Amino acid sequence: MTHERYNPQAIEEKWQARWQAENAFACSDASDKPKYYVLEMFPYPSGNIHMGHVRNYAIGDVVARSRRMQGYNVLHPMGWDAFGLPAENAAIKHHTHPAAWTYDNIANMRAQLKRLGYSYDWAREIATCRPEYYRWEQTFFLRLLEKGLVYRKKAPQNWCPSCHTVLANEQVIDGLCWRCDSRVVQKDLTQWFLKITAYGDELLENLQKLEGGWPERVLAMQRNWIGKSTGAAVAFALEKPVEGAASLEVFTTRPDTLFGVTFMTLAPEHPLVEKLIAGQPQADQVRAFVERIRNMDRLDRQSETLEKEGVFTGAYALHPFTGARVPLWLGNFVLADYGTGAVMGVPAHDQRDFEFARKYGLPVKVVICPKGEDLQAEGLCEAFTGEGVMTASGPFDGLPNVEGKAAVAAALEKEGKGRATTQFRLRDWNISRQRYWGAPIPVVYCEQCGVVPEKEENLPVLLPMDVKIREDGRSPLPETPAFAQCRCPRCGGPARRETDTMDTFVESSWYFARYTSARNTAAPFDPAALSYWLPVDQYIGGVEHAILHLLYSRFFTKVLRDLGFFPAGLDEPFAKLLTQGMVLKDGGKMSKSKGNVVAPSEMIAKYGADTVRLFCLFAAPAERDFDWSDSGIEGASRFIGRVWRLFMEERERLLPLKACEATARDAQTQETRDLRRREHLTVKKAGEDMGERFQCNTAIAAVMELVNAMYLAREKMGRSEGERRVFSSAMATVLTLLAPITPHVCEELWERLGHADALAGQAWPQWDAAATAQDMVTVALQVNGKLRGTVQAPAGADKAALEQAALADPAVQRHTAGLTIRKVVVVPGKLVNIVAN
Ligand code: ANZ
Ligand code: ZN
Repeated sequence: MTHERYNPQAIEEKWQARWQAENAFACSDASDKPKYYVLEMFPYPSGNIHMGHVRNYAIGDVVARSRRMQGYNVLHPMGWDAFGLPAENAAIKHHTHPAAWTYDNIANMRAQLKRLGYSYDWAREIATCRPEYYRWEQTFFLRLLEKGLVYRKKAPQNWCPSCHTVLANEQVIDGLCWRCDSRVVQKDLTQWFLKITAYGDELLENLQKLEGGWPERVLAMQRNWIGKSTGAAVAFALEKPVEGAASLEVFTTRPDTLFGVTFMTLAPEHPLVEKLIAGQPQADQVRAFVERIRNMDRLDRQSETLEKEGVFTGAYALHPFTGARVPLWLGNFVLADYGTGAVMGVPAHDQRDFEFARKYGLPVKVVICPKGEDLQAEGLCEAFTGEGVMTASGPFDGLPNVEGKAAVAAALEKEGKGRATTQFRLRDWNISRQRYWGAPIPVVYCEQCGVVPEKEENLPVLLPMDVKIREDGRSPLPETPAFAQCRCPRCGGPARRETDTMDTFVESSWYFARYTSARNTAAPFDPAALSYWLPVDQYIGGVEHAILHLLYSRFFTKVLRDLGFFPAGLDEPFAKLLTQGMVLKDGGKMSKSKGNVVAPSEMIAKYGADTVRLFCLFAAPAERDFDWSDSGIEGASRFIGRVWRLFMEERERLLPLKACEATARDAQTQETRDLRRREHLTVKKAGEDMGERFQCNTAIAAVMELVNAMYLAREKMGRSEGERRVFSSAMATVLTLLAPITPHVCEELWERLGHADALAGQAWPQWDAAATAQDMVTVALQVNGKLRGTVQAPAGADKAALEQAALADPAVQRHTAGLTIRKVVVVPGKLVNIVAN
């Protein structure tokens, strides 16, 4: 008998057309059902969906589809992170406009996503390059400006020479540009900053709330990036006060070592340097040093292996407690933008200071000794950084140094020479970009009034489309008079518009909230919809965003809350985070240059979307990398074929049942009872794996076993009503459990099973504990061949289990008391005979 062959192209086209026509996955902002918001990180419209996207969105789609079946009102949106440099670079290369390039790519990628059958509510689609979107970002900018949370500052900035723009600290990875891998240099520029440091403490504290919901690794990376240090600020009076400064402040994490200070080191960029060296004989030598170090790479300066270098300024400070003269040096390892840009040198207890002191012949003074030991400065070959007892520290002698930290800070505070304080590694976020394809920053520079914010009623400040894109990548905005020349919103006089645009990470910091109110033109968010949906219940994306995007989104959530756009109490945007692994090829990243890219479109054309989805979900647990393999995709294809064939061959036997609909009364034979048990066990396992842990791979493996069991069972099963019902129920269960994974083929077979309602709207099946219980049998217990009792045991119990049950039986124990057991004979399912004398 030949059957209709599985034709994924036709089936998938049919169901996708139906979903589109019926708006099948639209959700409303109110419902009796509990809400569930599942979100995948939105793509950059680069041109094509790659296999990493397919996997990321397949995981999200399983969550969305299974949560719907579990009775939730699910929000599952999609959009485009559409501004940014690559669009501009590609447009230059292809002699087109970044807008045209971007919108073409969006159209193409949207079609590709639809071809994969993801269950998005397309009515909420957003693109961040549209004025309807970025106008709200301009609103936020103005409100932040009012609050002092955005400010302008001239400072050395990370400059990517190849991208022609500055980068935020988070966008410099190991000294290289995160986009193009060029070496980043420092450049003095006046830029706009978002005051993320104002939220440093909350960003750190709130990480606790995310424990359990976010991967520990991501939490640790955020913690380190924020980098809070606890210590003290200490003021050292200058021996000769200079103009505007009578003392020099340092930040130290070790106030307990204060009596061990033998010198101080300033960053070469420290603002007091020029004043301290004025008139000193070594002034020129110091200036030369400053010039040389200033031009050094910032990252090299922070490296552990940096050769410590310095120069004496000729000036002195006075120790706050002893009054001793402390020479002031400059050092290449002191960073200008951390702490106060000055360090107290404690060579006996800090390795960098130790190396510095040895190199320049500065004294070493031990002030902490390991308990019960006596350290001598002369004998030290490295700094002692362990715990111990304070010594040579005046009134603090004998105090454990751990307690000394607070004690010294308190004593400093009492004398007005310092205080306990904290420092963050986190820096404010530079959001100015010297490129065209971004959201305009809504301020103008007026000859009369200076820096003037644009009026809110004049928003959006539109990014002009009519510009001449430059070959060299520089922004055309400064040379676009229609944009750059404007009127001052305050005095009406001639003014120049800000021509820098905003970092695209600003757009992606709040997009998750805009999906709740995507079509609202009156406000960025509809408060009711926003409070209903947020926070995102499950966020899914790559671990490469562990710091950047996730930190910025957390910051924006707090800022928008404090501006009143988000409800009070909404502190974190993403309750749970899943970082999916990568799709590799031959153990390496897929890349055009390596020529090992597997194009989703080709795989879909060959196997269909269901197979591609199935393979991506079956190949590995969601968080792990996996290797794309031809045999893997073939295997996935074969499995769908097996389900299809089973259905076609057993067409006559099948009744239009739902998952787990057969009852115990239907299962009268051993075969039907076994199949029904396997069905319920599969529902239990797949539900737990998929529902709680998003472990699709083991859930799929369980369904595969159920399909195998059905192939075996059909040989032994007859066609009684009960047998047909049990078999049909198992088939319905297979389709229901696979529906979130391979939705098209499952809907198709579901319909052919005789159901009028879509499978996507079915309830997730419930397993029944009674159905999963093993059949029990009565086993005879003999001692030396005589029947002494019986025991109930599971039908499949093995010899060891039966022997154990027999020996534990009271009757058997009574009849073997005082005897030695010589042998135990077990006939599984029947009897246990104990030979004893
Ligand atoms: C004296 C001292 C003695 C220190 C000792 C350490 C050990 P974290 O954990 O990174 O906050 N420091 C302070 N500002 C600096 C700057 N701008 N550039 C380079 N180093 C700087 O480290 C804080 C410690 O790093 C501070 O504590 C200071 O050295 C140094 F036994 O002060 B310490
Ligand atoms: Zn770059």
